[in-house]
Amino acid sequence: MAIRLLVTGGAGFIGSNFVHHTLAMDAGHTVTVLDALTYAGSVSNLAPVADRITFVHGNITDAALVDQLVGEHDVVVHFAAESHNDNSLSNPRPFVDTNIIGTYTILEAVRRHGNRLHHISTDEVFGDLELDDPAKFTSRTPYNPSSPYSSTKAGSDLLVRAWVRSFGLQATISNCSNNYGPYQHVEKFLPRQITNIIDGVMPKLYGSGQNVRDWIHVDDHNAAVHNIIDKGRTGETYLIGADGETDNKSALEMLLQLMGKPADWYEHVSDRPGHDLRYAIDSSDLRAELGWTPQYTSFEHGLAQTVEWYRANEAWWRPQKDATEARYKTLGR
Ligand code: NAD
Ligand code: TDX
Repeated sequence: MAIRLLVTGGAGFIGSNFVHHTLAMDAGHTVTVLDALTYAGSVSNLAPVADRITFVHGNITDAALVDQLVGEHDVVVHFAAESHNDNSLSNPRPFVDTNIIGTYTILEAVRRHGNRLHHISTDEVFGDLELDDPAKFTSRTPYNPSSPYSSTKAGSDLLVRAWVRSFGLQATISNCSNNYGPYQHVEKFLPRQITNIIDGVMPKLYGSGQNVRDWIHVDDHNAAVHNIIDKGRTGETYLIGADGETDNKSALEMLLQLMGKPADWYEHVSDRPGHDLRYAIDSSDLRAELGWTPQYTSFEHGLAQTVEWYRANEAWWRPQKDATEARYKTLGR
């Protein structure tokens, strides 16, 4: 059935890929993007589909605007967030405003209009795991976030759960692991190192590099989100992951090999304060209930495609590169 989708944060990394994915499905859905175009969002992410969507430049904390837009759509897919841990350590305030107040604003509008909401969240709400812990995160794992970023995401999830329980909101939540793919901001680990290598600058590994992230291609994440919108049970939390556990040092060595550099061509820089050690998702509930499976089964193959995308789209990332590295320099990273 064709639906009218309101996509918050649709000019960011995952949100813009979601819009591309949605239109490629050719299901007749109409798409409106609501995005404040912070440093992390760009209309250029939507350029290939600009004539097929409605773009609204606005803030999710603007209650009147959000109320009007929510009233005009069937389903709200809520990606908008401040998303970078390092920034949350330097200045937590925008994280509280967007992730907490922004989500509250959306919840109140959805409550008034009675639409369906899907809230996008992260595995970081569960805290971290020991390297040798056989356990992975499940939807039953208690929340234990570490950073201002992850604690504001945890807060937003809990608000959604409360609005479901108290007001009967028709909402679902998904918590996904680390995404990679096209249109990811150069502040994030993989794009930062890909663009450093293109520039002839040594990649920067935080601390020892033993920290593990559970990588998933952004298209697999977005396919799962569509499954949840179509078939998910309201009130449920779904964990999305593709069994992609890789330590940062190994991920970097893979990248160096793909880009023709020696395996040790990187430097260790100071560690992120409070740096989570390991994330790992058990997505068996999602797979069993909704029949989702990831299409990208080889991280190396997905990474090679991503490297090619950054090589082919220098005009997209170049304007952000110097300012991003200048910010890192002030942090000693
Ligand atoms: P991103 O930083 O690339 O994009 C965020 C987008 O939200 C940007 O376009 C930005 O302009 C917009 N935005 C920020 N504040 C806003 C506001 N107040 N009003 C309207 N728009 C605003 O982030 P991303 O990596 O694409 O993450 C998207 C969502 O997915 C977030 O909710 C994040 O927590 C979640 N998530 C990300 C990952 C990951 O690996 N990147 C993993 C799991 C979950
Ligand atoms: O230069 C770097 N060197 C480095 O070693 C950077 C930028 C990062 N790192 C490390 C820190 C992490 O262990 O790489 C790992 C990944 O770092 P980020 O890309 O900053 O991601 P992370 O902190 O794991 O959070 C990401 O995944 C979960 C997203 O940014 C979040 O939005 C998402 O919720």
